[in-house]
Amino acid sequence: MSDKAAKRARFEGVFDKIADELIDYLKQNGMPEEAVAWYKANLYHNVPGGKLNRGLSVVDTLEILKGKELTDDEYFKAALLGWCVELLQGFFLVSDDLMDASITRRGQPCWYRMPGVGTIAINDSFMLEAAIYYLLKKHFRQETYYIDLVELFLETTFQTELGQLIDLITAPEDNVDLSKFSLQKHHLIVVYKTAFYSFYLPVALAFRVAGVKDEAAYKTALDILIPMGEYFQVQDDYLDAYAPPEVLGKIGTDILDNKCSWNINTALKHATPEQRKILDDNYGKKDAAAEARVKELYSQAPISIPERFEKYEKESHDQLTALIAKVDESTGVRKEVFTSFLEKVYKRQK
Ligand code: GPP
Ligand code: MG
Ligand code: MG
Ligand code: MG
Repeated sequence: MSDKAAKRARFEGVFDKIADELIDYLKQNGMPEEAVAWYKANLYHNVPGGKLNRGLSVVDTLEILKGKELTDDEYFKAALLGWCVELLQGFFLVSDDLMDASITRRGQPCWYRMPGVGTIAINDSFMLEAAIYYLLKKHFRQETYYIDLVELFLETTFQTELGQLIDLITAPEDNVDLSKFSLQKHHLIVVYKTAFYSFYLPVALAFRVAGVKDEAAYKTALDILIPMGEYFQVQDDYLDAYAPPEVLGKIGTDILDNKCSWNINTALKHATPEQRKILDDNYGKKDAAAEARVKELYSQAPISIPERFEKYEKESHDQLTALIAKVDESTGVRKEVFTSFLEKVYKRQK
């Protein structure tokens, strides 16, 4: 087993224990067998099974900061927080898939599309979120940094919901108006809907456990991880149109959903007047032929999305590497925290 696979396996091993604790809570509260089974299915369908970059980054960051192998207790604490980030992600994805009318996720039907689930998925998403605070209280209540962890989860949740709000209202289903899109608007959407919870949160949690108190350290983390999160969401937007669904695990919906994505904004910037007309006529239509027409145009010169994405990816990597090189390690931060996170996502195919 490779080092990476072993790390993942150890982390995955903690999930069963966490799920058991949550399921026991329902049993202790006298919930009927049916409810216990439902919650178990919710947890197992929606929490493990992803790439686990966010969760693993809590563990990796703590290891790097400590500079030596973690004790069993330190490992468990970091892994538990990692799974709390994955629970937050599960909460967001279950509800996002309903809002985006998505079909598949991680190679399976989206939870709301499972037999008998439907809009119960809304409550199920809340129950994934509630699990975070149950686990934090159970395992961290006695730590001086307990409230810092709670605040980090609450604040990044609010930021993500702000991002989701602007993502949704910039993509009205009944009024396609491409003149309302811009790369600036896209920047704001992706920083809020993705970067805070996917990149800053895992690292800031590990900082708290490691006892990092210097506010400058958190500022440094934000300055690097927010642009890294933006890069990650641009990849997500690109892959939405270009990755084979069997590799990506999900079927892209951004064109059908009238989303203010990196692809459409880049296309609008470079389209000829004739191409622009085709985009206006076909974008955001609930129609597979119109979607195919947009996709076809994306790859045509001078729009050339694949070439422009490749260039963007290289430039982002250079920019992030330069930011990391400037990090002042005297505040308790280590450059490796950021290079390790960047390596997880650079040139990803899913
Ligand atoms: C990614 O958007 C952002 C999220 C999943 C955050 C959702 C936030 C909520 C408050 C629900 P996306 O729709 O592009 O993701 P995907 O491509 O995975 O559906
Ligand atoms: Mg979505
Ligand atoms: Mg979405
Ligand atoms: Mg997407």
